[in-house]
Amino acid sequence: MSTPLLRTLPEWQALARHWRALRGSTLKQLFDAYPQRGARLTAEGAGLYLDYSKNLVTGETIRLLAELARARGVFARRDAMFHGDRINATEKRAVLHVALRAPRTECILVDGKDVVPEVHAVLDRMAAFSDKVRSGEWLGHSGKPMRNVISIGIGGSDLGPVMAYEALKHFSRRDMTFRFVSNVDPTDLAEATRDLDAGETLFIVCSKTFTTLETLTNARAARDWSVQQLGGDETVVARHFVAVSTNAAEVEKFGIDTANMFGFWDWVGGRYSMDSAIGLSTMLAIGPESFREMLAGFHAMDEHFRNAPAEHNLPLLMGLLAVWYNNFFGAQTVAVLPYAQYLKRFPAYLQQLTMESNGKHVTLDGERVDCATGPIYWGEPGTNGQHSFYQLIHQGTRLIPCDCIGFMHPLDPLGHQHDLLMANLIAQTEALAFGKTADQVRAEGTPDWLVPHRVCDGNRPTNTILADQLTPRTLGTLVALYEHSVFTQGAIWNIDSFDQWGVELGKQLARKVVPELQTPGTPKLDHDDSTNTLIRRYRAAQGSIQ
Ligand code: G6Q
Repeated sequence: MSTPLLRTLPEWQALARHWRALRGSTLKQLFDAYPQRGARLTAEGAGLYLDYSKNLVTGETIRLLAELARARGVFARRDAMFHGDRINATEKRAVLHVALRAPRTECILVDGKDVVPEVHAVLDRMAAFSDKVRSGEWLGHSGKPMRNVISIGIGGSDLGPVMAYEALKHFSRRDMTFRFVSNVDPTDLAEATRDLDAGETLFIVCSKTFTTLETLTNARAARDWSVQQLGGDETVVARHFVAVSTNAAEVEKFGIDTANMFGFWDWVGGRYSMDSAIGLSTMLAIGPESFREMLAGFHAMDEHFRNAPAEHNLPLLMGLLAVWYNNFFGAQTVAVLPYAQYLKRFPAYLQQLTMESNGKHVTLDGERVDCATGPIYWGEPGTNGQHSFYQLIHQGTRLIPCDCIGFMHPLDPLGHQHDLLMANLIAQTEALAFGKTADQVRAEGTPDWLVPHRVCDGNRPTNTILADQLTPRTLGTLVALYEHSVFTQGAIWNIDSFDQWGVELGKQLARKVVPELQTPGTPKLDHDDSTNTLIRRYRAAQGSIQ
């Protein structure tokens, strides 16, 4: 029996009625009506504090949203995920990134087999390898220790490692260089290698399938570079290349000994893989112990998501609030604003996590959805964003809910700068919520004609997420917070948050055009006129005969 469409549910209709009654209220009125809401509409878990009081909600909204989650089977679906059921229906796969951070003592069965020992066996191999590289015991072809690590991968095999490296730079080996190559644009690899000694450079080729065009092309080019720089001998590959993949046969075909391969499993989605062996560069940078702390942070949030009651459950609340704005207020985007420069790649990472997961147009039953699904996530660190796009959030015509992320203690204390940073975060949430009225503007002596331009309406909702400090553990909890928020949203919309058929299409498309750019002579082109013209124009620029 197929699941009813969302808008037909009585719980949905109750929310729609509630929204109609609430939509005229301002945040000022909501705070006046319930002065303690700043302390009450908050939740804490796994070391994170969420203040959701500056949202256009009341306690009743949260109760109704939790009812919707119950009616939609979000909790049963969550339990099915943790249980190893094949909830990725279109690919018939379990979704078990939570197993990647399960303690050794746990047992999680996939097809009757406990996967936890395998997870820890890979982690132990990664740790042994990392220790060898970090201590200088692992020597390259010319007998030198590795000082440079270049991780080659794309999408889910790149965004997590880049983000984690940047986020945890404070904890990384400063005497080693870490770089990431993803784009098939030759510039990416050229820039990453141009000033490095190949004799001290280790490549990690990260690809779940080991068939991805960009990654395999870059890996071949990197292999040529190493071989050429180190005397033309193919045996360099054994000392300078390791692979992270689920596809041992393709790794071997590439020429990497499977003894130098770190595996993972089809139940880890690319965008959920930064805590698998795909995170080898992270472990090399911060060391095995800190990597395990990061895993412990992920696990703490997993446990919170699994056990905390709905009204106190951070990822559930954030997911439900995202649904609330997306579907009732018609908000098309969510801004993520980390007040931490180390998190500069966090919004880019979240873009894949959220938009690849919930950018879907049919339900699990293959029916068209009856309401909007995944919002667009975007953002930049504060305070930088305050000097550019915040203008549109404050005074534009769109409603853009924001997640502001801040830390109690800086990693790099410098005078009182951290206070200034946090003062900005707090002040922005206040300004977004309460704005500036015409009376306030006038009281500042503003001439009448200028008043409307300076008025800020307020009512711009924010979540404030606070943690003690940006440690490996905190990063794990933050990522898991968003993973489970995405899960919650997808479960409400009854979509498959774990497939990516649009991305697969993109992987196939270029394969047809590549030979049309390269074949000598005049290839027969059967695309639309625009595509044919672009291909001919490119060929002409290469000096090809038309
Ligand atoms: C992630 C996506 C996608 C994938 C890349 C790389 O969820 O499926 O971003 O990670 O296309 O794929 P490979 O790891 O197989 O090279």
